[in-house]
Amino acid sequence: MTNAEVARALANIAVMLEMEGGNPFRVRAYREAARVIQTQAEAVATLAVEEGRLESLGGIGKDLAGKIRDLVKTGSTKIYDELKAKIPLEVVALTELQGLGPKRVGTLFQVLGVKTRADLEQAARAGKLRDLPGFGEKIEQNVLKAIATASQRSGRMLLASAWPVAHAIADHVRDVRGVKQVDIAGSFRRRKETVGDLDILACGGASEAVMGAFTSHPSVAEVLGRGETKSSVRLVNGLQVDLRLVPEAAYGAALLYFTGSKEHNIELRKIAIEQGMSLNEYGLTRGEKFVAGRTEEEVYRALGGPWIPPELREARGEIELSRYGRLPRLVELEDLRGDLHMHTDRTDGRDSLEAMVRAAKDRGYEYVALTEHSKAAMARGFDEARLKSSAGEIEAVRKRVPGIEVLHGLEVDILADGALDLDDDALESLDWVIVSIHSRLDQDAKAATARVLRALDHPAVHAMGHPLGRVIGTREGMALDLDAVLARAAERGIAMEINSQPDRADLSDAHARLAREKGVRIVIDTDAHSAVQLGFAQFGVFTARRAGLAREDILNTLPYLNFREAVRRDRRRREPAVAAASPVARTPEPSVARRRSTGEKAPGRKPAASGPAKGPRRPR
Ligand code: DGT
Ligand code: CA
Ligand code: CA
Ligand code: ZN
Repeated sequence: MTNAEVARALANIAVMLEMEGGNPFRVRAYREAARVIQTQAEAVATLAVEEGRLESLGGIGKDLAGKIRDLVKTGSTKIYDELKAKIPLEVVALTELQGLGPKRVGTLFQVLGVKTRADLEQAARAGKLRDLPGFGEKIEQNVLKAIATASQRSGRMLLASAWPVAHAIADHVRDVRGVKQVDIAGSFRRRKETVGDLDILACGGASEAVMGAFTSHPSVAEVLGRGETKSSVRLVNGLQVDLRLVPEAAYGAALLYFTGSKEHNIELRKIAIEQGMSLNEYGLTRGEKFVAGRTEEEVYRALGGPWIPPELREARGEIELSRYGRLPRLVELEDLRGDLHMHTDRTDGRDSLEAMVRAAKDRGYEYVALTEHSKAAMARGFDEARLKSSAGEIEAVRKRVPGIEVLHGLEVDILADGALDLDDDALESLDWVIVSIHSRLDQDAKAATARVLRALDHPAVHAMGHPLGRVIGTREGMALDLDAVLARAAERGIAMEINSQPDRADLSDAHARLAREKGVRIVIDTDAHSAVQLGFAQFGVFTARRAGLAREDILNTLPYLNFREAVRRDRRRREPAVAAASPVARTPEPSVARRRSTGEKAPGRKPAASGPAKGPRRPR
């Protein structure tokens, strides 16, 4: 056992004794012994074997010395075993949370049976803490805050959450005199949906100035280490950031190495070795000779291929594709010509219809679809009558904001059995219909898959929103047979969404890749609930790029007329299947038949009274 491990055991004993209401002097003795061992320069294992050495340390008597010898020899000691039998170590770990001492944790364990952070969070949310002795409402709130902070520290952070501060720090370092280049490497540069930590690289500039600027940035909470070529900090949001200052001549090699992924690096290194070279963060070399390293491009070229976009560097076949010159030209944010999923203050969005349309126009979009929730999702969700009055609102905004095509859409709920939330006529009247699931996400794979397949068979449907229904860090997606769902979407010409909300990224990169392989068209949407959120499109594009998608794979990169044509064509594809499946559809009323065959919109209807206006609630 190392000094740290022995100290940890002694400290745990102190905590557990205190939880049991043990003698305060005894508690203090263990705590003090832990401190003494922790700060010894000499190894406790050495001290333990030399007679009298432990006992000579201040604060450690004969009794404690014996227990420390047990710990060193066997990893435990009698009293530790006895206490652990009564109190699990995970309960002890709860005392690391801000504001929770051994007494309170002891109470939580004994009275409520709280063992883990999850138990604790549940109990606090249920309001069970406030009435415990020594607690209160304030402490209950603080416990929830402490849990949130701790999970941020230990867990990963959403790319979008890390985005602003990462750029602020990189810009700050870039401003240092003499600095030539700064990049945020690692998973951040590969645009993974979450990042474990940030890996920033810089070249040029004096070490003192560069490291000084980095460690003194206002977002830094704690400097974990500071050196000539590498410093590490923890930010106030809990994220760890490493900065490496590397020589300019090897900047590309370092950038390549620290961008990763590790698996991509390993494959590249293999190729280097096959060609009699060696590759590491200092460069590509052949024997003593430096071959390449100033830029990434130079290194890739020397290895016999083109530069590979960071989003693809996950060892999923990208190196092979690059060898054959078959890397995709990845879609870019500027390729998007419209956003087809968003909400306004008519349901649970924050901004008005007009504000959203203007914001879309300001982003340079040619078209935009307004897709409120349907009635099953929330009290204010649209029913058939509200949809009719909405048509008038859309017509009005078209007049007020010229220069952008405004599609009347709806995000209609897929009910538990796969039926849609609104009747067929209502859905037929729309320009753009997204189907989504907001309830009963717990169905088993069979039921969930059947539910989605039935929804995709509805002829009015154009796209499926956030198909898996996952929320990163909160809930897993539905248990869906994605192969079957994607096959049906391909067959029916229904687009699958990459939802750009940073905590959704749904489809995920892997799922979007699968969708493309199956011939499914993808639409990148923001699901914006405010005008600012239209900016999330960037993150949806990142997901698409990680999936290896090109502009041609994305429906909303088409110019408006082509987009409409594609939507009509897909609709026509759906008609025969419906005619065969549904006896009612075989003899439709004339106006519907005409509408379907020409792809025209339904004639406008008189606005009706709006639905009940209850408080907004966002379904997740
Ligand atoms: P993260 O931080 O968990 O989101 O993921 P990354 O990819 O940023 O990983 P990180 O921060 O541990 O390391 C940054 C990069 O450094 C990583 O993508 C590749 C490179 N790297 C780190 N460790 C190794 C290693 O053992 N071998 C190789 N070849 N590369 C490594
Ligand atoms: Ca990292
Ligand atoms: Ca790292
Ligand atoms: Zn939505």
